[in-house]
Amino acid sequence: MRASTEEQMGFAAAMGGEVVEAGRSGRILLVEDREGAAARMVDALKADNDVVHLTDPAEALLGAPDGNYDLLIVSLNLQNADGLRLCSQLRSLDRTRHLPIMIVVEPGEEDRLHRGLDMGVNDYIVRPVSTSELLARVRTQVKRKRYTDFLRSRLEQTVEMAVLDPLTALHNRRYLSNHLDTLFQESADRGRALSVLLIDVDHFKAINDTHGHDAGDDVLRELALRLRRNIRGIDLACRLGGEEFVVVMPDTSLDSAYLVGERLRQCIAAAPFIVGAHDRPISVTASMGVAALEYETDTPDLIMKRADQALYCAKRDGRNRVVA
Ligand code: GH3
Ligand code: MG
Ligand code: MG
Ligand code: MG
Repeated sequence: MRASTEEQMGFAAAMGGEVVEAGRSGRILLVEDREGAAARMVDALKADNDVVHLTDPAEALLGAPDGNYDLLIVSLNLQNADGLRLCSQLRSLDRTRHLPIMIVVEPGEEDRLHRGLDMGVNDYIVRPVSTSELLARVRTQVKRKRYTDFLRSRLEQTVEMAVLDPLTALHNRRYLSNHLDTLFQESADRGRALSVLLIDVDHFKAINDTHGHDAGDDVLRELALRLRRNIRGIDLACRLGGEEFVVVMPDTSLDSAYLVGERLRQCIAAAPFIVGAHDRPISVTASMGVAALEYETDTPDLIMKRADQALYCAKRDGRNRVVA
């Protein structure tokens, strides 16, 4: 597949109008130990690219991972080393396998050229190297590398978005259901504690009705911030939906989880929420239910159910409280 600029623009438009910067210059690593040939190639390339020239393949193996290169150009006929072997090493290293490789070959060495292409080399050029052909091939490879980088970062974003709640950037319910079993099993296997804190904002409907839905959203964002500040890095905080949140706390007993809940409850109730354009502070309280891994036949479902019952009691007993 050739990634033309049109394809990039089309793809960018499909993804919401972002245009990929094709980039005129690439960062290129040239491995060539013939002085004359290397000098000619560097000269031709350096007008448009940053070029690093090495003569030693071992240095290339060490240097390539750190260089953030767009293209590796490798002479197949190094005097003191095997260029094909270098390509194969570059292809097998995790840190370099995604980098495009172009090989420089002698006319008539089809066998080695084919072996290079077989191992995933991206392009080749035959000696004597024509400057204009070299530049054209390099431009194509660099452009394609940028496009691949763009696709990769988009994919990472997409994967991230699938497990994050867009409003609060906390993990979402889907992520929780995928990970609760694992967290639970790890704790059960090691005989360690595990607690769950279920949080529900009090009279949130009234906040929406009084201050508007946008202010309600701001309250949820601010609450997520306060939540984050009161838990550890290993705790898993999720927005279950609406104004309901959950924190899963490994290595935490019911008593400790209750204290976390109480600290969080106070941190919400003590300081009114100043949100968005609404300069009128909004008083917010939340009710919480705590449950912990208790016995051998316990399950994540049962723990969540007990936390839910505790939360129900907190609501029933007057709200703005934690029940364990
Ligand atoms: P309680 O104290 O019993 O929990 O009362 P409540 O009003 O908080 O509970 P209820 O479940 O009746 O209302 C929750 C409200 O949350 C209703 C719904 O419109 C609102 N809501 C759900 N999702 C969102 C959201 O993403 N943004 C905003 N602003 N409101 C939301
Ligand atoms: Mg609710
Ligand atoms: Mg409700
Ligand atoms: Mg509520």
